[in-house]
Amino acid sequence: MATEQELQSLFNELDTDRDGKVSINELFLSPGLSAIISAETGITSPQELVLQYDSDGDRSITFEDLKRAVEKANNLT
Ligand SMILES: [Ca+2]
Ligand SMILES: [Ca+2]
Repeated sequence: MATEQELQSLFNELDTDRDGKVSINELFLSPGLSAIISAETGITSPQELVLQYDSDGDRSITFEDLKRAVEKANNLT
């Protein structure tokens, strides 16, 4: 379980190039953080997460996309 605030800081840490989006590559660059995302979303692979929740097709997820994934898994507190 995570709060929106915890998710936001996790998202910011994953967004290493600070473009406001988290790409598959950025997820692979931070395996420790990706593991937390997997636990919160129930989706084990970065590709799968981006495939399912990328709302505009640029192969990156926004914070809103991530939030939807965590909400769907009922892990947003
Ligand atoms: Ca980024
Ligand atoms: Ca996107």
